[in-house]
Amino acid sequence: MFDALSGKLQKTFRNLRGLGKISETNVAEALREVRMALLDADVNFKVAKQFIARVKEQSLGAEVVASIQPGQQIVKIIHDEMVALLGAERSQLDLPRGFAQPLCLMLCGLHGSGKTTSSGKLARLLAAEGRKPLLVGADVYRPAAMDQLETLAGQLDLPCFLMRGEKDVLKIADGAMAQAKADGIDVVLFDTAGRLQIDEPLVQELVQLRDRVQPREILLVLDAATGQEAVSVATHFDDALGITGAILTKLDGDARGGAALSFREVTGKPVKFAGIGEKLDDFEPFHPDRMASRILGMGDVVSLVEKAAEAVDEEAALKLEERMKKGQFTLEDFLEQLRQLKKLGPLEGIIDMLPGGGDAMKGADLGKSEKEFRQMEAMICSMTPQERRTPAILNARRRRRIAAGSGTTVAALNGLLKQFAQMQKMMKKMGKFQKMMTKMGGGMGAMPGMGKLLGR
Ligand SMILES: Nc1nc2c(ncn2[C@@H]2O[C@H](COP(=O)(O)OP(=O)(O)O)[C@@H](O)[C@H]2O)c(=O)[nH]1
Ligand SMILES: [Mg+2]
Repeated sequence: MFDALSGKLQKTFRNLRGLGKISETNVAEALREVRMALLDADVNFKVAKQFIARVKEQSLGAEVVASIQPGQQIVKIIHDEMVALLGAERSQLDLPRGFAQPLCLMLCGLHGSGKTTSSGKLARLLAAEGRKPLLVGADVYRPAAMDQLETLAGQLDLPCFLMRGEKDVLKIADGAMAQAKADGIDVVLFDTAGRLQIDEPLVQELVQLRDRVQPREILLVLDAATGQEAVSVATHFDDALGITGAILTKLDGDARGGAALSFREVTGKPVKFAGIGEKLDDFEPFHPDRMASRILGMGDVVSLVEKAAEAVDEEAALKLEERMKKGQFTLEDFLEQLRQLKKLGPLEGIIDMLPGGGDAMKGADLGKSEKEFRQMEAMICSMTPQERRTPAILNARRRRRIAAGSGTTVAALNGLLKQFAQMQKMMKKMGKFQKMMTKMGGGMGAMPGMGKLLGR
């Protein structure tokens, strides 16, 4: 996500952090680099300029200049300003429960921005929260759009309202609302038509639909790859319709960040969701603080912990924590952890969320690390349960057997055992970190190889 921008900012930050003292020249130079990075990422130039002005004003404040780590302080200011730029707080949908009437939500945007896909993704999310959504095909120009929506609804096992052949969106709206009332639906999502470029007939149609169904939410679906052109699209739609927020799509691609960083500042409206892939569950609420941390390479530890919490069996994690505390952590537990780590998905995705992650990734050979992890797993699997619990009994003969059995070498096995012994020692010491590490997918921070990956 935003790799180029992230890389450039992190380089600037490394230089800044290294400075023991800070002068106006240092600050100006660093901020010039930040500004260039933002412009290269296709951030709107006014947005970039105002952003830099805000950071500069604070960076030259007396406390910063006189502090022990001025560079670090400036990095923090940039981080906080970026959070503010992205909208400060997570913005929820305004869809209160318990209304007698179904509430409406309109998705609008240009062709191919991801309206239909996002309608499905959003309906899925709402259904998971216990709502009863209805998907409505209001794109009357492309018959394929209705088929697409119907397919999505089918995959989600959610109802879908279509009137094939009907060209009047108002008739579709009336029909959909009647059905929603009859079926006890509480949220009606309208997937509307798009254009290659916004034009008057489209705007008129959307305005009519809006006036008919009185949506509580009008979300603009924005392709994150459109860069600062997104600014004019957003302004147009907002002026015409009064949007309530945006869904940024295709953040998984090679989006440079311009749209994400400019939208809020230009429209004053929040980004509410992010599309991060083609699948229906590749969709998440937009968290400005987490996004800023990812962009700045500070890692999205919160998302990572959440992801880990989904993958990790809570009870197993608690037991493991107990064992760690008592210094009873064995190779068997270690094997369990390796497997938990695998459940989190490819290493690349995990590393990206760790502080300094994107950065460390460049130097690290992830393929090699994954191979090492597989090797470790194979070696532990080749041990008897007794050997796993008491590695002290591993004499030369046993080691040769394990190496042969796992298709590795005695040297590799010795390396693993040495690392493991160090890890055990460290665990006993690090009492207060145990809890956190257990939650983070079973102590992967303590895992051999991980430190190396992070360039520590
Ligand atoms: N990689 C990726 N592709 C997406 C995302 N959202 C939508 N797409 C793809 O973008 C294309 C256009 O999406 P669609 O929903 O049909 O756009 P619409 O014309 O606005 O309705 C489809 O191929 C989608 O699979 C996303 O978040 N990530
Ligand atoms: Mg569509």
